Amino acid sequence: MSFACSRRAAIGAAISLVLAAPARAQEVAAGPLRISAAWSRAMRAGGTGAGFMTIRNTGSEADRIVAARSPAARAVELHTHIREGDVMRMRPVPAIELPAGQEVRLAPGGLHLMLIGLGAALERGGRVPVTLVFERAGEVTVELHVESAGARGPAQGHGH
Ligand SMILES: [Cu+2]
Repeated sequence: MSFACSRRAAIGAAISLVLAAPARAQEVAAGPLRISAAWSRAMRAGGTGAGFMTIRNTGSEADRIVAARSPAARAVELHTHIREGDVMRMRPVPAIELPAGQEVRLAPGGLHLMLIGLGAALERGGRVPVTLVFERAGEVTVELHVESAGARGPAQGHGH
């Protein structure tokens, strides 16, 4: 087998690990909303952390995240990424839309939560509580599972 072939096989294995993770992660309900695979990345104290998750709206009416907060951060902002030429930049948004019957993924390179002014370091393996404020479904607190600083998705093994 050539080097290129074995490399491709390794990448394929890594992708299937990532895809397998959400189904095993804890799910939190807020009205018709189902929140799963909530995770973050390791970050030093005083730095800016990120929050990622999958939110499924099983209801027949649209909802939206209008705010978020965490005891771990001075402020939590709702962000998206926009392309400016060849560069992707983050930009705050007033709300994250959750259309009826659809799944919205907060993920690296797209929509995410920004945890500004971390009071303590986010350590790999730790958990960070974040309260999400929805326009219709009210408030719910989820725990972000802290992965490594360079993680591209939630790890396996968070099942309860
Ligand atoms: Cu951001």
